Amino acid sequence: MRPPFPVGRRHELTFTAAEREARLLGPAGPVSRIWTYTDEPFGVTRLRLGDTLQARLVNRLPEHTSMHWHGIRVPNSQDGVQYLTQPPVEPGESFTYEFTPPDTGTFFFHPHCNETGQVGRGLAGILIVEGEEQEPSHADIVLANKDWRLADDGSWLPFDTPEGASRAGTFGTVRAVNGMQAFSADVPAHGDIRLRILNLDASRMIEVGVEGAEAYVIATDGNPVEPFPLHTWRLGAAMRLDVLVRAPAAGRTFQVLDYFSAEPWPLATLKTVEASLRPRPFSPKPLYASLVPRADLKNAERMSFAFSAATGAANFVQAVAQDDPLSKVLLDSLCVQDSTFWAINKVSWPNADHRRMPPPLAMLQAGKSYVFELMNATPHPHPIHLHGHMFEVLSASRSDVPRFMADTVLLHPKERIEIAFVAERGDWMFHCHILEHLEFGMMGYVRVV
Ligand SMILES: [Cu+2]
Repeated sequence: MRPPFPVGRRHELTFTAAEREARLLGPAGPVSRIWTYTDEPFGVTRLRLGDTLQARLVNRLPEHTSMHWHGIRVPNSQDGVQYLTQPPVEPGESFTYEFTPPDTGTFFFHPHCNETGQVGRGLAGILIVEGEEQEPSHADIVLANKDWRLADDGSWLPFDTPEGASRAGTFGTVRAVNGMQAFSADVPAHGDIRLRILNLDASRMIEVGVEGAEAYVIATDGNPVEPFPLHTWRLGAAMRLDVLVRAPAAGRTFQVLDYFSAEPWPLATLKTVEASLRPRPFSPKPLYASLVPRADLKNAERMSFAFSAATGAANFVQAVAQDDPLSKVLLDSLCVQDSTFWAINKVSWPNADHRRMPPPLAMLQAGKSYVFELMNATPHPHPIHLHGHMFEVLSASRSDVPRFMADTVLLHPKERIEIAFVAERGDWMFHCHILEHLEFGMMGYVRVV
């Protein structure tokens, strides 16, 4: 039985978005100027279910920013999208977010304008909400996959390119996990090791597997699943996977690999050290079930969204109702690009020529169930993310996967996927999470009233 929702502690934390120095090409390499919220890139904040987070963002960057809490069902006012849910936090200013996460899991946070440039320099953090383990694991390891796009002298290469933005995205030059080129750690022999794998890359898809130890999937995008053996699992940008591994005997190593790269690439090398644990059968207990409301599929309203190349049509400006306050919002150059390559239902996120906030892609009713049909009319995969909700992936025409909960779903070329959810009030971004795809048009929002 799941314990009742607890009353937790209050955490008052300050995140100072600022330029810092790091040697990303190794201890003897050149210095790079990273942008982070804390002293190190991808710093981890841990809460327990029931805890309240008060997060004060202080902006010491040369441009405006925000904090979007990816996958966390926050009130709309705390969702951290410049212009849509809050004013941009300008240089020298601060903004305080406050919420009590309603779900356990592995989440992250990042800004929502100039994501290629800000996240590209390292501006992202990890938020873990604990409290769903029926049996505590013996070690809990975060693996954040994100390439760096660096020249040999440690300076940044352009984060977007026309070739990348119009195709599968621009890739980094240096692969890294947790900011480092090779991640390794010691773990207790015969221990149950929880791996929290996040794909924070701008473009890269990874296919995760474990070699040298038995591994089970225990959560997708933070949502508990009935544990099943991990063969491999694909993570598009922004997707997460929680895996429980039974470590082998002392003195052995096992690896977490990305099989999607040309040669399997080690995300982590884990070495076992003597501990007081004995060999025993491995059948992971499920995590306590999620508290996400399930859609009423019988009465759900269906809507279709086609993800395609840009059509060039930008006549949405007239479509904004005159009495809509958003019709007066002018987006600045950090939130639009100079051209568009992509569209959702033939509408592209505004570019430099059409800077007005577009109308919502769809109008929804709060508390009502929806089935969204997502169709990919392009030759590239797109990890599609809906803010503020967890949805159930009902079916996927090109993958043989069980039904699972997610906040981001990988839509393969020519694929059709159905997702279902109960709508929460607010204006919620709905976009591809390949950063150049969203910035070059594959982004919009739905309005739930
Ligand atoms: Cu995309």
